[in-house]
Amino acid sequence: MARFSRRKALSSLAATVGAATAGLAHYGGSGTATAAATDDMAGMTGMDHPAAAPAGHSGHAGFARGGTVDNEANGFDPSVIVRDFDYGTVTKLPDGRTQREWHLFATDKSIEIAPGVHYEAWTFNNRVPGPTLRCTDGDVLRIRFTNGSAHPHTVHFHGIHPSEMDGVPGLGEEIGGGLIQPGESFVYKFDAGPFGLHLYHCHANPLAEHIAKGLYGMFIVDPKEPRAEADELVMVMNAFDTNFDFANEVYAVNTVGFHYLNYPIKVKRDALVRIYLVNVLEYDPINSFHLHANFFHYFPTGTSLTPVEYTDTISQVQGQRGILELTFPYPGKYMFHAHKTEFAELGWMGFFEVVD
Ligand SMILES: [Cu+2]
Repeated sequence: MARFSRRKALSSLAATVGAATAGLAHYGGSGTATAAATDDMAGMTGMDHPAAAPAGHSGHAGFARGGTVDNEANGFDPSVIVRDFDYGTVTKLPDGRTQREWHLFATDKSIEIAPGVHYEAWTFNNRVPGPTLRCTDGDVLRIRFTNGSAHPHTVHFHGIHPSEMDGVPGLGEEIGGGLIQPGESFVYKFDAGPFGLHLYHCHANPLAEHIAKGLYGMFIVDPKEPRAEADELVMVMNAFDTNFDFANEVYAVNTVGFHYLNYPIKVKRDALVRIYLVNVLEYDPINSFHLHANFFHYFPTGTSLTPVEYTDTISQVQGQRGILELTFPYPGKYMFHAHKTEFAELGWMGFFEVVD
């Protein structure tokens, strides 16, 4: 029995039902990732599957029928994550420096990534993406990691730090680091730097699987002289391989496909908006961000205060990230999405809603 391939499905369906219907039609209603994995190509035509949208319907089946993701059951809401920054527990050290402490714990948890589509995720702190850790250049950082998952994991931070704090299997094992077994803990200790937008993720093997399952988060190091006051937004571009064929079926910003299409991100007219954008996409070589009817200044990795580009589209490979700054001069709704339109139609699109 042929296994469902998103790419095969899209290419075979494009001529008959249109890519937008092909994408999530299958996932509407009561279908789950487990169910998806057992479907063959015949079940994926989007026309004879019981969960499929009616032929000719141009929207996204699950949403068109009023289906929504149960944020409460998930324990997180992309509309909250988008402005949720975790500054840790702050202590002033005798030498005047600021110490920040966090507790990251890994769990195995089922999450709903599109209406009716449940995914057996591995999480940091019961959410995907994990908490957005935020500090200032030069801070003393202590991150206690407890592995409450059934699998060994690590936390690998991007930034500058000693080898034994790198969260890689085989490095730092002599002090209890390296690969952290279920039930074990380890404290990563290093100083924050350089300033910019970074990320953290599990680095256990097989690496692609450990990242794809959801073990990643954003790590912001603010410059000592803070950036200008702004409405700041967290956007982690991710996706999910729901049938374990090493290709993604659902794409998103902050995990839930189409979330910001249904719940637009409200911003104020003429106010400075700063987007922290990270691509953690596994299995696809590249991701992108495109904004409609506006342009933004782009600061790659956020390590310089001078933008390098004024544009409406940027691309990022996995692990690449950058800061976008812009204002919206007109009220109304403005779409943002991957300009790899295949991803957009599988969940990676949303709206800003500009209000006075
Ligand atoms: Cu892992």
